[in-house]
Amino acid sequence: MGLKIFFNGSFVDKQDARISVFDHGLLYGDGVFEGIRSYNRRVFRPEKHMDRLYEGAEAISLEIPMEKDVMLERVVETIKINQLDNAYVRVVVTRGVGDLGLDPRKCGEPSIFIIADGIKLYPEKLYAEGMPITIAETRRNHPSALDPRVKSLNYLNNIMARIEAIRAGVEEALMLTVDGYVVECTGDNIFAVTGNVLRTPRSELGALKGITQEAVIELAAGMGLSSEYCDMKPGELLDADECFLTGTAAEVIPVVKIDDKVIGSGVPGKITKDLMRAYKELTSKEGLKY
Ligand code: PXG
Repeated sequence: MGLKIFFNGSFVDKQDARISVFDHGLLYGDGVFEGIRSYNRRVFRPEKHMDRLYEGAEAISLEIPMEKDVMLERVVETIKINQLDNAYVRVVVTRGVGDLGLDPRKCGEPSIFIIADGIKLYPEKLYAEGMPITIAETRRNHPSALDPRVKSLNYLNNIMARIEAIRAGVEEALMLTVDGYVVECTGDNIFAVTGNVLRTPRSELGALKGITQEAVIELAAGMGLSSEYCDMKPGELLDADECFLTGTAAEVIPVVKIDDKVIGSGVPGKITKDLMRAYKELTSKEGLKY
């Protein structure tokens, strides 16, 4: 049995889940999305993801024609119908089908689809040994051009930086503001650890408000570590004791090298490893059961 997709109100086979070439999600990247995980038949922090989806939609004046709690029910249904104990869920809401013009008023109903599939993580080796990243030349979108809290369908800014990563032979790229402050990676937030303090760029610089980032800050507090949202130049990151990335897909992953600079001792640090373990434990026991 193939994958079933929730598509504009009903469940259809994967090959029948097709979007119009006039959909503004495709024509202009006009829409919002979420990436959500489930672990051991528990959806991790679903309300946070729903809140971000609906707040992002509101920020781009996109009214989702479905109540938030119904959307969450559809997410769970999509996981269950595909019999997934551990799932990666993509929820997408586009402006809908319009004409060949930017005007969002020409679009009818927003298109809504939900895909639940297996998960693809970074290779295990990168979790065990830490990963190298590069600093991209491509600067992060300015927050006054696009509110960074909007997880929009337009990821070209991130993709351009990811292409730089691929060319540099690494899996992730760190993005800076036009003023040269550390913001985030293309699909993950970033942390520097110095002593017992965690530092992560504040969202106002242009970073997505990460749900994993927030969870890690809570876990760190429980371990007696303090965290601060900060403005940080790459030099401060390069001089940190430890560095790691957080994201729904990546979870917590150590960074041991940034371009030619080795971070700390070049192996995943103690605090990073403690947080990786704590996050695994949290995701396996917390969450909405189905
Ligand atoms: N920053 C950006 C730009 C993201 O896209 C994060 C940070 C981490 O946020 P959460 O809430 O997930 O902790 C993200 C989310 C992928 C993929 O396929 C990654 C994300 C979203 C969708 C797909 O790697 N990262």
